[in-house]
Amino acid sequence: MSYFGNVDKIKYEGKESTNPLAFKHYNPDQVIFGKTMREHLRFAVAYWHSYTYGGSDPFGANTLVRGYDKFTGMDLAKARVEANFELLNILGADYFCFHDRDIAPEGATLQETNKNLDEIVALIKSNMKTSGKKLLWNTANMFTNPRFVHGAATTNNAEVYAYAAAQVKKALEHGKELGSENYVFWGGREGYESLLNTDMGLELDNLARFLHMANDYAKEIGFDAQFLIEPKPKEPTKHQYDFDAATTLSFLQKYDLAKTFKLNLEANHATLAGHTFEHELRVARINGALGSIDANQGDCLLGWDTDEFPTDLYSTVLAMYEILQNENGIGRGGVNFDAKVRRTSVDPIDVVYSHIAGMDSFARGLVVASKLLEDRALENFIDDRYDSFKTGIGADIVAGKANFKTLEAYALQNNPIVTKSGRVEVLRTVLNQYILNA
Ligand code: XLS
Ligand code: NI
Ligand code: NI
Repeated sequence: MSYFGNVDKIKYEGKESTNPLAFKHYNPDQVIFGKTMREHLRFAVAYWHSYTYGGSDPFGANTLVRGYDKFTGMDLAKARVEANFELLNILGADYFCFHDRDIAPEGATLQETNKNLDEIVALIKSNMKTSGKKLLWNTANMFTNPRFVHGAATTNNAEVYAYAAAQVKKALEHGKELGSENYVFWGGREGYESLLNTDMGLELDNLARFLHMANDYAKEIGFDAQFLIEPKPKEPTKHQYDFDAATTLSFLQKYDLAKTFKLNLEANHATLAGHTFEHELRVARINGALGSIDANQGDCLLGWDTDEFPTDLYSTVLAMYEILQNENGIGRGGVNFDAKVRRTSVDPIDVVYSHIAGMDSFARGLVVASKLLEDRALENFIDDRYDSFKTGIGADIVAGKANFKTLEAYALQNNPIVTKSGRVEVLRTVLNQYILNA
């Protein structure tokens, strides 16, 4: 059975190709800075958007037409596994990601739910074995079921907290079973609606306790995935605790979790927080916490998480510019397309087209960013901009030799202060030239 219309494996045809079923920029074996594009980018397909999502929005029902729509329950779950491995194969993507509830239906009890999951995990495992495809990360969906209406690890209800722990325990076991490289925590309901009914201190303490317990259990069972937290400022809750990279890092530091966790940063979450994607990546990178990315883009005219496939080259270039400068690049992380087709793109083939669009945009981003770095197109200017910290009083400041008295004595010499231009417009033109010509 084919769910994507018996499409052949997508090939690289180069910039001039007009074939919609070909890569124009993603050439998996092309070597950049000693690594292939495939190794740099580690593309992953997100189960929830590509197979589980049906095209509904708050005003309308599902629109997307899929070959597995005729199934329900476990049959549907099994068909989606087949669809997943077919799509990964068509795209030549090595990884996929899922929430527990994406892959198997919930049963009437936790026991039944776990049994369903075990069965699908076994099926996924055998497909991974034959295909060589890998799990970039798994996670637990603790936001869809009504039991999580007040939160999971930040709930007011200890029964729910225990349930959430049981769910993550199982997800960690499945992560180990499938050799997942990372494990993600995205706090879909970890936040609050109103302070009038909220004990924020207790909720955050409990969240930290939860994360410590998760880490302890992963160690206990020998699951050595990189743990990641995915920040998002709002939606579904009004105030999400993991607002952005900086907020999340300060939480991790306060609760002694900074050594255990890195961040999984998503482009659209950055824009919802009022940041650019590259800002979030920079904050994580300079703190040694850039772990993985959820590749998508928002719509600047809309105020919610539209999760569109990334096609904005400015964003992909500047994202790859951060990743290339990260220690070991994307490392154990990857580029996960946390992105969905528009609900008007109703055909299964649109899922293929949209991934090609995203993969090509990131591949182009990688090439342009590598050229920028190779030529030190921005670095030479930045070096020069901070020149004053290389000699004299500036060097003293950086070396930790200055104090307020020595700085005052220096200032009292009344040396002329010469302000240099920041040349932002020139640098933007340079960036344009690289995007057009690199
Ligand atoms: C939602 C998040 C979610 C996480 C995984 O906005 O992006 O999909 O990536 O739970
Ligand atoms: Ni995400
Ligand atoms: Ni998102």
